[in-house]
Amino acid sequence: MSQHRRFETQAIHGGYNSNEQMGSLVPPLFQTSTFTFPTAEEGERRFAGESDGYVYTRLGNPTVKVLEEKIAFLEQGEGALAFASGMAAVSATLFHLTKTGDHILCSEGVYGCTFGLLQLMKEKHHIAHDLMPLDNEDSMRAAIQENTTCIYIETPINPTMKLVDLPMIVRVAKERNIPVVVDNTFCSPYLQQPLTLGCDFVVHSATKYIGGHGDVIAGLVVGRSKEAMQEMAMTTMKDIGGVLSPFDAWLLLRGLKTLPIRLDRHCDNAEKVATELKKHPNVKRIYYPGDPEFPQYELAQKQMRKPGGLISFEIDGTKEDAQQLLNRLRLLKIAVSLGDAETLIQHPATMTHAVVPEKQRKKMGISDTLIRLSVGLEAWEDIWTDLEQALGAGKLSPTEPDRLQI
Ligand code: LCS
Repeated sequence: MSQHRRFETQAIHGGYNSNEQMGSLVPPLFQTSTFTFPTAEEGERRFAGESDGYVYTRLGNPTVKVLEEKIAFLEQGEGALAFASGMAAVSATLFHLTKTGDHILCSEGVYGCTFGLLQLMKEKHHIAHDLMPLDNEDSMRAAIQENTTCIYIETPINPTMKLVDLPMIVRVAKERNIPVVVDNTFCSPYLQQPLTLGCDFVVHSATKYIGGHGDVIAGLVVGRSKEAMQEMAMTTMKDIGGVLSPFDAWLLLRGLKTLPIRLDRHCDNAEKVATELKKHPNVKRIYYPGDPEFPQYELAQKQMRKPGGLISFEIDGTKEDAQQLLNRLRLLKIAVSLGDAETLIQHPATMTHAVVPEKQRKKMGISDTLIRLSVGLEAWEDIWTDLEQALGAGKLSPTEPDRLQI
């Protein structure tokens, strides 16, 4: 399909031709582990890469391939690979780009398990890393070492919502030919397309907005270069083997069709909830890229189509107050993950980022009173009514948890 069509159209039609699949409107589900060869010689040719047919689902599957082609199309990359989780996608990419003795330069904040993976790579494989604010060219140049083989960025950063200026990063990285990897989970390709800004790889936890319905764990990697993705397919995908199941690929294909329309609603709801949260006396500060007072508001306007569906906020109180606030909610769900139809709320210091040592967590900007909200698709008035009653009118004070559902 033409790259000139708009994103909303590409999300539905891109990467799939029903005429090649007996007219099936929806991509067929090839729920099979292996593929038969008509002859032994054809089997030999397929293993030698001299024939295009499928071999074994860990090496490739037609349903998974439709998903890979669609996401490559949507991120404007030359190739993509699907994995069994966001972390499988992140680890396959980082292991692809590094070897023992190398160094990874990272944005100051990353998802808790990515932080855990970096620790593992350091301790077991002697691959070093530095977490840096990456907020200006000079400090970035100073942080790049002879052995830096990868720059790894989240933007917005989970859960502080800090942004990283991608064109600036690309400018400096290109001076030394260092590949830039962007975790685009918080935005999806509808809100941000790092490859079009010159980055080299995009990774996703497709568990989030891409799936969108809270029923799949999945990851995706998209590359600017077809060759790099082919190499990854034959190494860190095939041999480490964290591949996506065909059924989960099929669910993601269903989710992708409504990605833009869902995200429009997530973004509209988030904007309304953020406006109310900001006015509330028990909220000390909000972190939301669509807030005109957000320190990187201008960058958000430049780099992202819309500010996204996540809001973090600091309450005026203690860790226990933050937990009690969550306990008082009746409609919103206390859960990690994000990007689902349901509004999800969590306490990063004790949940998603609990594995990060306290000192490092504080440096990343994750206090004990920080709460992260993934604004869902409900009527925003109902989301706000529940949050408002949980925040309370006066000073936050512990009450009996009331988890009755409405
Ligand atoms: N990258 C980011 C930015 C994430 O937020 C997550 C998961 C991952 C990668 C890993 O993806 P997974 O393997 O879970 O598909 N983030 C989560 C979160 O914030 N709450 O629960 C999981």
